[in-house]
Amino acid sequence: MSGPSRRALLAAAPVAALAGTAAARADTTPAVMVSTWDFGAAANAAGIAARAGGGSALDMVEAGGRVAEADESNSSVGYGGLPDRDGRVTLDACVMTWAGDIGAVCALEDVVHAVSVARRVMERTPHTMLVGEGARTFALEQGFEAQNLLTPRAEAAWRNWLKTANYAPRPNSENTDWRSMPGGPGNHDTIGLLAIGADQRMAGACTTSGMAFKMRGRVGDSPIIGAGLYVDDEVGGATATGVGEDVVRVAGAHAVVEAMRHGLDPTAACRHVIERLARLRGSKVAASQVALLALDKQGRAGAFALQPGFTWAVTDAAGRTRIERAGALFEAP
Ligand code: SD4
Repeated sequence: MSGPSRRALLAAAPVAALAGTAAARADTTPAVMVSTWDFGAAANAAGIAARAGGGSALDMVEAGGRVAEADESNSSVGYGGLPDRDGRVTLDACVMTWAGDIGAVCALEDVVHAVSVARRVMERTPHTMLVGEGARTFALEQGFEAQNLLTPRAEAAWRNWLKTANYAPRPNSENTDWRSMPGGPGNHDTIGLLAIGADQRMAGACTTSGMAFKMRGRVGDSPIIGAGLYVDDEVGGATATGVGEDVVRVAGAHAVVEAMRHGLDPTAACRHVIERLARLRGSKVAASQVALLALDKQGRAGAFALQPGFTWAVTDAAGRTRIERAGALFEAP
């Protein structure tokens, strides 16, 4: 996109001025589940199956997150995730319920279903977050199996990266069709999920292997309640993907929920926070991707990103799923 129009987009845009300006989605069937990226479709299918089986919104988002975690092919969340710069796959995840119950793990190693460990932290400990070796020990004590998460493909990608050791996150590498796009293999993957149960209560989850080739010990936004995920059962929920350092700066997911509380629809609320980030960081986010996704209590869903190319999956109560492409601040005119 050209310089002048980008500058114009960076101009202040108060919440009220944005209200009602978001493009309405053509399909107004209420959504019951949304998740980030095109690989969210398979996750949503698992979530809908959980709902049909009497599962809660928490069961829905956990089931969906587990699908992404077990899927080696998306380079990926969980198993097959690209490692840190020392060659270790470390996972971050969190869950949040309608009742404000939260659980999280950071830098978890050797256990594939980080989202389930996060839920276990919530349900079986007096705490809300466990990190590193403590998270791993807890998971194994809880009966989670230890396994090597570094697949040959991820290891080959890491060895190839070591030739330059240049840490440069690439926007939209999470899309499954990304490998056919110019630029080669990607380096970050996250699934954020939001759901409305049959009882109308909401929950969310976020799980990731984080930014590929990150420093050892680095944690982004995904397991941080308020940054990578936030749910308020009076209003709705939001989740984030992209460069976690930038999401944390604006407490992304919480900021979206608060914008919805003040009357913005999900798309406008996501846009409002993306614009705030752009005002805050200016040229420092000109090449980064941050994408926000929201689902409100009425089943309205929306998303907005810094860069074009963010896709998300939205599913209604009948299990019909569409892949949507979010609008972006730096969209070509
Ligand atoms: C992180 N937000 O660790 C995650 C990465 C991500 O899609 O979203 N990748 O910063």
